[in-house]
Amino acid sequence: MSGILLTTLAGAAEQPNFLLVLLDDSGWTDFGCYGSRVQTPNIDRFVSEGMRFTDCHSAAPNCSPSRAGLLTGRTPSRVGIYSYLPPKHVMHLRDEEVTAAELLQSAGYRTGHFGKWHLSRLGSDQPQPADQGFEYSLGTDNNASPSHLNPKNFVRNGEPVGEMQGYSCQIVVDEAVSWLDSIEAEKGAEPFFACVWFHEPHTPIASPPELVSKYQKLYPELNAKEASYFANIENVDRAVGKLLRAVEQRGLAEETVVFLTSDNGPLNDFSSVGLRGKKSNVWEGGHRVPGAFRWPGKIDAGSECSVPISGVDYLPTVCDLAGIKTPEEIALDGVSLVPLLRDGADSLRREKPLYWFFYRLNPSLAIRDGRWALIADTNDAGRPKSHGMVRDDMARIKSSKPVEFLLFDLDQELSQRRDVAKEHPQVFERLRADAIRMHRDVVESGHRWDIPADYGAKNSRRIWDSY
Ligand SMILES: [Ca+2]
Repeated sequence: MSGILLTTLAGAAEQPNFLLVLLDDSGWTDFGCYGSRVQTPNIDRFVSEGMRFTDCHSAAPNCSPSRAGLLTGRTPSRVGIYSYLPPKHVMHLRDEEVTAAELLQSAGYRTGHFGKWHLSRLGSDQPQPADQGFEYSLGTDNNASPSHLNPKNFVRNGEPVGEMQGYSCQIVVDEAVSWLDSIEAEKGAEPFFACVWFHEPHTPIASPPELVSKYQKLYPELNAKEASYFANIENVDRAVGKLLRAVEQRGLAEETVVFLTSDNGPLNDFSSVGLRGKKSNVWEGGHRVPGAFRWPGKIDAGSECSVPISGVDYLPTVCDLAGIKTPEEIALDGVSLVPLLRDGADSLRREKPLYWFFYRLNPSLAIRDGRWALIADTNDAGRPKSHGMVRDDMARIKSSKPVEFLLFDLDQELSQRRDVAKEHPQVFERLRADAIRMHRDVVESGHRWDIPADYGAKNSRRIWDSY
């Protein structure tokens, strides 16, 4: 980022700390307070102390684009993150993008990133966390490897650290807490922005054996994989508890805005009860995720909000709360959630609809307006695609157009099985026009990657399951 002028709004008093806690592939029914059988006392307590969102969405139904949306306030395809970042791929979060970390850092915040990164290859010449506004980082390119237990692939501030002992979620929280100590985080000190981005419960999973046996005993009908998944969620819950206690013990709870959510929908049926689709789908199951904000004394404890929100709203929200004016030359897709969090509003004014595009699967595009969800294919839906983006995909994305539209009324039916386009022709036409306009604008803006012709040439291609 260069040449961005920051204007601090007159009257912005003390700037709060921001803690962005992200799970990886956790569904909206994975926590006790969202109806899961997994015991998550720390997350349940956290949610009960703030505002729970029942219609919270990740910016994309998949890891890298979702994270790009969170950090930039822009829909991921607009910033050129069309899919996940496969190994050795040219796609990455470009240095030209302005992240929440950069805006906060320029306003005097201390900034740290802990856990899964997946926005560039660490240790390569692609932009690193330090280039995107994080003064300190301990992260991985993608998943913890070989699993969550004793991972070997963490990189600390650009240097590989080798094998680390313990479970990834505990390692990540311990590092974040040490960092809070190192910057002497306390009342009256410089504010901080910390991203704590867990690897759990993304595969390959490893969970403490005592928790796995606990769930095998509690629910004998679970298979070993399911019991390990339940244990994995409880292990993250323990880590979240440790992190929140560290904030509370430093007397910072009331000065810290915590947002806890997931980067995309799950792969398990029991993690997205009532929703159609899973991770990578533009159906609700791909991107409707748990989400809660806590700011004691400022956001009502035990409150609930059913207004649809998205990861792209995070940057405008933190800027609003910190009194930072977002640069006017940047086309944001999200809006500030402050009217919901602080003012008790029951709706948000959006100039652009919430929008999801994930090219690999069919359908590949969704927009949302209030109770209405419009779903569409793009015009090469019948063409087999590979898991990682290949050269040919780039031109196809640039010229893609939405086709085969379906309309769903989520107030009537969350499971998206009954197309109501014929019953609501005016709504259908309005959303159809919005989808065509929004998609054209986004794909015209998105960076055109020069993917080498031999990248992924040997990968198998298929039409992906669409549920
Ligand atoms: Ca993910």
